Amino acid sequence: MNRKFIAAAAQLGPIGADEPRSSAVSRMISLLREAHSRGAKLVVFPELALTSFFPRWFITNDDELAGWFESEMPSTDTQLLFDEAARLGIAFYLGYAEKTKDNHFFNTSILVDNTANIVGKYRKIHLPGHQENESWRPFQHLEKRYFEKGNLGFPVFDALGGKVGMCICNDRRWPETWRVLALGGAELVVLGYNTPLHYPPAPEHDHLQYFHNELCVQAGAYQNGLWAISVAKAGLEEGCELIGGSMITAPTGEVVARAATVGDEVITALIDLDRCAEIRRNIFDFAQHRQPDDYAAIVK
Ligand code: CDV
Repeated sequence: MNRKFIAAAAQLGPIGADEPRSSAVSRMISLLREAHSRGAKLVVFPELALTSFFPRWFITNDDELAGWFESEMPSTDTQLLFDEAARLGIAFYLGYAEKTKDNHFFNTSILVDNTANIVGKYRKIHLPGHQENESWRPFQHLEKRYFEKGNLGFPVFDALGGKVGMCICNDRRWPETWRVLALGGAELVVLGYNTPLHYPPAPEHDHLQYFHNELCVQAGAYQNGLWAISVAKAGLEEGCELIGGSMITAPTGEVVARAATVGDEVITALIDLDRCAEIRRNIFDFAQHRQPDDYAAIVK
């Protein structure tokens, strides 16, 4: 298969608390069509892309909480997205809140091939935030309450003529995420995020939110010689400002496409998976230069 293809980041603007999934899906279908008109073979959507970012609320009613989760994928609403992507011959990454048949709850992403088959699943490992209601905060971040830590590790999948890994939002800040995916062979890492501009525990860093996003993704791509597509849910969502800054980043760490808005927006770039070798055969040739015997402290 061709290892050179056009890929798209499909950034979403805010999704209201009462906005039905059917509306979010129809917005995603519009972005899918725009990406297709630009020749895209892969479209990456954000983390928890079907609903408002519900971990910002302390929810005590179990039925209400369950209402934010998907118990099947595709569901009746998302089937339309799967159908349209297959019709257009596009693969995609989608983040959603997963409720399993045996009642486990994960912050999940899937990789769907260009015939609408789910070929990969990842469950978020680095869950940020806290477990209890903290009333001093202007909004909560209760991922540690609502989700279990992912139990699938950092798998890498054969797709798009190469090896594709996934992670979700906070995972991108951890060098271990990128390195483990790279050691698994990933040539492209796709990820979605919901990152508030205001970080209540350290507001003095609010002005650095875009910088830290770019710093982590560019470093992850460069230090592992892989492509990265990082995609925001952005804008003023239910009183909480989320950063935009969706990007497509080359294995050299260079940003080759970047969103300019905090709304629904498609950006595209030509991905050549063979360009990973520019880094992997040189400065980050793991076989020649990596010194794992001296890294034991990392896993202690
Ligand atoms: N959804 C997230 O994982 N958000 C975190 C915030 C809370 C720091 C992030 O890393 O962007």
